This record gives sequence, C-alpha cells and structure tokens, in this order.
Amino acid sequence: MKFDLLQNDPKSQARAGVIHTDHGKIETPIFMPVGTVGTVKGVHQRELEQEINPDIILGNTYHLYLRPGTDILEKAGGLHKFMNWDRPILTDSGGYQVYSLSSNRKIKEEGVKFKSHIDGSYHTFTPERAMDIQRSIGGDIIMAFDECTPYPCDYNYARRSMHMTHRWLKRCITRFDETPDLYGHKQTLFPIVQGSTYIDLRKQSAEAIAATEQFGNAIGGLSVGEPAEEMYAMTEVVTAILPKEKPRYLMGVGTPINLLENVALGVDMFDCVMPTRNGRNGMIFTAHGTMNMKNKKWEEDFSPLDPANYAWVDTAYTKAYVRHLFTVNEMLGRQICTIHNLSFYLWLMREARKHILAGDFSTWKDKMVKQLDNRL
Ligand code: PRF
Repeated sequence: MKFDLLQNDPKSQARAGVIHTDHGKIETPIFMPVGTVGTVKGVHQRELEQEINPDIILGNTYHLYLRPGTDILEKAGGLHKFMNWDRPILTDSGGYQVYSLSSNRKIKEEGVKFKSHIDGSYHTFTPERAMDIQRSIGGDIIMAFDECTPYPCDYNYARRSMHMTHRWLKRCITRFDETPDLYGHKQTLFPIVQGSTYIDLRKQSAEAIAATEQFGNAIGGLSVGEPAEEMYAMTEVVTAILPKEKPRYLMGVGTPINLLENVALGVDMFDCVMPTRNGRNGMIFTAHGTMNMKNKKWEEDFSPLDPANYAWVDTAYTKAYVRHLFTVNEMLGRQICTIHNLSFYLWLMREARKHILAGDFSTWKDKMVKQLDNRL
C-alpha cells in the first residue's frame, strides 16, 4: 500500500491524496459508506458501484463475527467475494460497537466480555481476537482494538482507558505481524488515537500512535455527544502531531458540515451512518440544506427530488412522489433517499478535493458551510 500526498491547501490543513491498495485506489478526502453487516443497507452492488461509485466501503467486525461468523466468511473466500465487491473494504475492530450495542460488557486488561445484542450469548473480544477476525473478513484496512470513551468522561477514567488502548495496540500489532494475509491481497492496520476531550491526553495519544509507524492513523472517541467545537479542537490537536505523509481517518463523523470542517483540519477519511440511516428515515442532505421528505410541504411539489442531480434518482423522481412513498411506507422511498444521500456525500468530498487541487478550498468551504446549514 502507498499514500501519495498530491496537494496541501495554502490557507488550511486540507490535503488531497491517493491511497493505493490491492483492490484499487482511494482518492482522498474520501467518505466511506457504511456496510455494517456486509451490505450498504438498501443498495445493491450494481447501484453501489455504478451509481454511487465509492472508492471504499466499511464493514463491522462485531456484526460480521456474530453473523455470518468467521467460518462462513472464510469458506466464502473473505468478505469481498461473499458480498461481490472488489474495491477496497475497511473494517472497524468492534472496539466501538461492543460499547454501543452489546449489553453487560465487562472491560478488563485482557479484553472485553460482552453479551450479544442478537441472542444474548456471551463472547470475548481481545486485541488478538479482533485481529484474527479481521484477518478472516479480509478488509484492506483493518482497525486496532480500542476503547471509545463516552462523553463526558472523567479525566482519570479517560487517562487509564487511553493507556489501556495503547497497550492493546501493541498486542494488535504483534498479532497482526505474526499472521498472514488470507486471500492474496495485502491488509494494513490503522491504530486509533483516544484521550476523550482532554488536550494533554490527545497529544500523548497522538504521539504514542504515531510512534508505532503504521501505514495510516485514526482518530476515535469523537462525535460521541460533545459539541462540534470541542470535536474540531481535538482534531486540530491530533492532526498537528500525526505524520503528514500518512492518511488520517476520523471515525464515525459526521454531518456534511463536520466533514468539511475536519477536512480543513487535515483529515483524509470519514465514515458515518448518517447518510444511510437518515435516508431510511426520509431525511435528505442537499447543497442548500436538509429536507424531511415526510413533510406535508412536499405533497404537491412535482419538481425533481434534487435538481443538482448527484444520482439518477434525483431527477427521475419528484419530491411529491418520494413523499408519497414514505406516507405509504414503501421501501423504494428509503432506497431513493439512501442513494441520494450517499451520492451527495461523495460529491461533497470530490468537490472538496477539486478545490484543494485548485488552491481555493478555504473560500469554497466557507461558502458551502453557510449553505449546508439550512433546513428546507
Ligand atoms: N473507535 C472505533 N470505532 C469507532 C469509534 C472509535 O472511537 C468511533 C467514535 N466516533 C466511531 N467508530 N474502533
């Protein structure tokens, strides 16, 4: 794998680059659609590839381990083959879903014991187990096993947790380095910065993570309920320390505005359930603000869903028709809004990249942020 940094924005920390993987290139900044259980919900692979066209998608260790399980994934020849997706995949380690989804979790130095949200059965994730499972899944980029602290978080808890995440990282690297790629393509491991909302902890963590000299670095523990300004402040502290020549991934972020502000702070990769989850609930993002397609306001509006035409669905269907689909609870409405939102998020990152390359990112970003902040 290789990361080429192509351009730095003169007025911010924004950068444009390309990550080369065995499954093709990833142009950064990038938004990665979330495919938790091996599907980007409501979108089939032909629409995903030809219509939405992302360079990379995400899968989740926690979910894929519970179902279908590593046995089936290995028999299928890995997640790429299982789901018929031959572009890059990144898998999260379970170090977040265990905390947000399972019940009765017990965090110890060895790892986390948790109760499945599906059938109540008990399981244990350790750093070693998280590596083994991600080897079986076969993602191109895999994530270290960490603890994502809640917000707010007591300083002493955040400090102890951060040190444990660093110790877990050492164990992840050891296991990763002593196990082979299973499917003939190279996998790479990203470590994760933690440290809650404390500047000194964030600095310590960024230094410790950078010192492990992996191919890329991630920032975790943000977008967990803290004010946006606090998130930006933490990103800024961390990106000032993480090496410039390596990709930086901000986990689980965020709104279109969050993406642009964090691109300006030097982040290259993002993922979030927002475009897919909100789309399924009838909420769409546009360049001029958000719209709730369930609203009566659209009942007789026969104009295109979005005249900007990020995807075929945007001009093929009217607002009134999409509103009708939600009123009668038809799944097509959810599919249309999902395709629209993902296409919009990817458009936004491609535009950001174009403006970074053209040297006018900052002025473009300020204009976009104002527009995006409306409710239509
Ligand atoms: N750690 C991991 N995955 C994550 C996060 C984290 O801190 C977040 C935080 N927003 C989202 N996904 N492993």
